Amino acid sequence: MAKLKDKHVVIGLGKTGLSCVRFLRRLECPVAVVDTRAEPPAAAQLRAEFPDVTLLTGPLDKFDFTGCRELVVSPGLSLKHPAINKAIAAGVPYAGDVDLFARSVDAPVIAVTGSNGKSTVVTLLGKALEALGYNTCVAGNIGLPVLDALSKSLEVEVWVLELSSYQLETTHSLQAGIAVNLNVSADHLDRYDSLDDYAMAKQRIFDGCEAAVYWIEDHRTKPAQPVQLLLPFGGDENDHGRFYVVGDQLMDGSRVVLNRSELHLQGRHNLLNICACLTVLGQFAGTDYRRALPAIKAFSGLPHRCEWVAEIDGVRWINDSKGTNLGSTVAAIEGLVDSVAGTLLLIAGGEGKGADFSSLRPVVAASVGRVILFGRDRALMAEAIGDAAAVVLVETLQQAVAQARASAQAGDVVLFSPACASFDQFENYEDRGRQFVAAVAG
Ligand code: UMA
Ligand code: ADP
Repeated sequence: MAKLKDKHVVIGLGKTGLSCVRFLRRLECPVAVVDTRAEPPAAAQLRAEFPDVTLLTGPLDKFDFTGCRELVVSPGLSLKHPAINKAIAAGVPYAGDVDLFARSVDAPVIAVTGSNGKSTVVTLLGKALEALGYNTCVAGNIGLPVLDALSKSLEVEVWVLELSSYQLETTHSLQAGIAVNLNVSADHLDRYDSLDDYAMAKQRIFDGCEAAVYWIEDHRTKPAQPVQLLLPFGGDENDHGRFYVVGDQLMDGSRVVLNRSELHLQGRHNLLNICACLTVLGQFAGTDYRRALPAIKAFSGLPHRCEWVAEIDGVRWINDSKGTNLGSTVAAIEGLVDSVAGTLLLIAGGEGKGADFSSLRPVVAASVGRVILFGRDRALMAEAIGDAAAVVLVETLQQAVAQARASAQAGDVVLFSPACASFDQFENYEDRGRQFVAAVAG
């Protein structure tokens, strides 16, 4: 293990791993890289940029990390892996890319986590802060590794980071100016022991923050540790944060700020996402936040999130391929159902990530007329739904679309919101969404 001794060892060579190597090499640190895969995604790029950096591949158990200077662990790998765990127990320091970023950044950081809505909220915040005149960079789990963003963006006045629970596990020194936890619902239970364990990882976003923004309706989002300033959002007329929703109106205290009809974003969940954004903006920019309202009204959402695809023979087709867990699919169903004249058909399925699908049953019973399930965990989902609606099982997404086409009538809506990860049959959720759109067009 001489090749790893006294080095900063980057574990995982995807986007994040490569960004960590670049960062550490700029600081002239001794670096080695380990990945479980024979040909990791960024291997060719590593060889081209850093031919002298050692890359070792194979199961982690075959490596001894106890003599390393620091482990820099990619989000896709759990700290609970025995080889990593052993080194940490032996006192080897560990971090992730967000921690390396936090140690170097000067400008204020707004950090956002949550089971659902992160990408929507960070994108909205980016647009709103730009509208207020701040040079803003949005990075993190949304797809741009924070360290790559740091090396490119010299004039940034405010950072907006989307952080997953995976990234937060390895983050110790963030101390965000404003930290946001949008919601916590079951996800990634193949990696965490329980929902509480997963929620604890999300809580790390509040460590050392100045202001904590959380959803008043979800106790798991509230900081468990003392925080200087607590800023809840949402709630009802009796118990609410500064920004909350009453009927179709979004309120700032007793004042109406926005009406649902002024927005392009659809669904109650998006009103809550806007409440979270306004809470951040109100804290960051004071009363000036109102100047950002036109940018918020104009935002029509990101692709693959409850995205309108087509209307064919009176049937509306919606792509919510980013609905990768039960909470997001439930929000999509509940957000859409009021606008459905006929029947709501749901296409779902894929890799269930160890989720308990039993809470899908009441939502399907209340709002969905027909369910078409495909992918690896379709039988598990069918069992959970039971006789709450007519259920059809098929193998592929293309067959599911054909089934929906055959049974849908004018006035119906076909919602593709899988409630599952895509990796059993697709490259990622974007590939899955594109294949859905292509199948509908076909
Ligand atoms: N992997 C191995 N062996 C290894 C290392 C990784 O098999 O040695 C696997 C992982 O289990 C995972 C995949 O490779 O399935 C990618 O892992 P990675 O850590 O190399 O990922 P990156 O390419 O660096 O991308 C990561 C985030 N991916 C994950 O957390 C799995 C990206 O979020 C993020 O955009 C990117 O960093 C930049 O910050 C994606 C994601 O799916 C979109 N995130 C999860 C989610 O949103 O639910 C958390
Ligand atoms: P994330 O980045 O956390 O995955 P996105 O903004 O990409 O979140 O949205 C993913 C899906 O989650 C959307 O398609 C929508 O169905 C659902 N969603 C968005 N915001 C919320 C929310 N506040 N609560 C519940 N579900 C939501």
